[in-house]
Amino acid sequence: MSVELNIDGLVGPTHNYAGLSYGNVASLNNKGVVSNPRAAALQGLSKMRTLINLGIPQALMPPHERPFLPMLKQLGFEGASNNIVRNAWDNSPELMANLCSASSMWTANAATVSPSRHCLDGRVHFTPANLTAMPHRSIEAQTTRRILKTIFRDTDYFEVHEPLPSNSIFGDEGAANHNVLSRSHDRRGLEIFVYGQHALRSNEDKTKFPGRQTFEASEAVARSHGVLQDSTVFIKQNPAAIDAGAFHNDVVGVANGPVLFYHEQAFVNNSELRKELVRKAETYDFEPIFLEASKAEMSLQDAVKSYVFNSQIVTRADGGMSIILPGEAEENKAASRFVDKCIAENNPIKDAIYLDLRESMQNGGGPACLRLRVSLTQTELSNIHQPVIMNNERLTKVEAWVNRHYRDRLSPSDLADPALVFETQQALDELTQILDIGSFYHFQYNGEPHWSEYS
Ligand code: SUG
Repeated sequence: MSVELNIDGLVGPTHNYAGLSYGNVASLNNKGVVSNPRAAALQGLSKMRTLINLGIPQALMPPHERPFLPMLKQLGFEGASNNIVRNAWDNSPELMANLCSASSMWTANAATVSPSRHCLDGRVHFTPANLTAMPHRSIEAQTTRRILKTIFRDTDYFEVHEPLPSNSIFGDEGAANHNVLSRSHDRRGLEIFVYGQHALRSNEDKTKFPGRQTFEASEAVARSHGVLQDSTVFIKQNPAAIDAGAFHNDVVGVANGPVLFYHEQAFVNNSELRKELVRKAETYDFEPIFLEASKAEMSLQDAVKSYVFNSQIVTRADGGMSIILPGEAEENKAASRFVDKCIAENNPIKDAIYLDLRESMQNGGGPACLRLRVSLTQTELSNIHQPVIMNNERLTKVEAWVNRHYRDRLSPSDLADPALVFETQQALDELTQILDIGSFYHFQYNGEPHWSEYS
């Protein structure tokens, strides 16, 4: 028996709206809005509780340290932390915003994960995403790798690769552009790698917004994971979807088991794609179930505004599926009508759960962005670092921690406040104890290698 573990990123204390992501409509529109880090973290934890109550295994990934002092030091800001923060802010508030983003919360971008049943060496493979397209996100890669090495430490079962080379040929955004389509979570099936552009071809249609994931990166990830040839499918995002604000493919489509829930304009050559998936699925003895919203019933703009496809479809213990959506999808007529239609039809999705994730949504991150899916056998699950696996009791502990340490308002100019650094460090120090991950952050181990780097 295999299970799908969802690893959600915990929102960090510096969650703010800095308008950093070109091509991400919500991020650009909300630039400068006052955020509520406490509410953001509690909304994320409440989603985790919903999953746990549905019987779905749930884990938590700790926030990265922000502001990222090691990089400010590398950039020549010296002295005590409060001086570094003041000088960096005086020098460039924009630079500080890049080094303060709590963007590691969107763990769909943490890594691409291939289940052991798809990999030639029979181990689960992870490639941390280099996130080169956005400077504020590119600084996540190495810390993500260390977190993954801490959680998935046992090399008998897990291989955590280095991120791909950090340049524009290999722009890699992780699992936000990757789906597994199969009869069920324990059966082999297809690994669908979706990319926004071929970096090495000059004759492609140019998009207004960046196609962040490159074909070259997707191909390199599939190759280094040793994904079975018959399982691998590469699909190009529709340029129209990118320009409508689908900076990651998970804004316009998601798969679970044999179900592909998506917008008609998500991919190029939609009908060809369906044929290819049907043909390749035959090898693994299943028929894909296409739940496709036509552009007549829902425009791309409604899809992006509502984030209806940025949902989590989960398989419950009784075999039925639930779909977990942002509240914005319920408010949007075209989106909620489509969800109702899918549930009324005879397909595996039986019910819809709408959640308030407004704080993350205002930066372009819905339910699916906040989680990394890791398909594991029971043996693999029992060999991961257990304290990161959440239950109701542990969640209550983390909620109390959030209530003790997080501010309930943060405006971009508050990033100049040196007190925020100390508050954050104190909070994260306590969190490493709750999660039993040792001295994980730079401010805790003073630049000496963390224990997970020795293994
Ligand atoms: O990379 N937003 C994130 C949202 C990521 C959503 N993830 C998935 N679709 N899987 C991004 O654009 C905005 C930060 C700011 O503007 O302050 C941000 O980074």
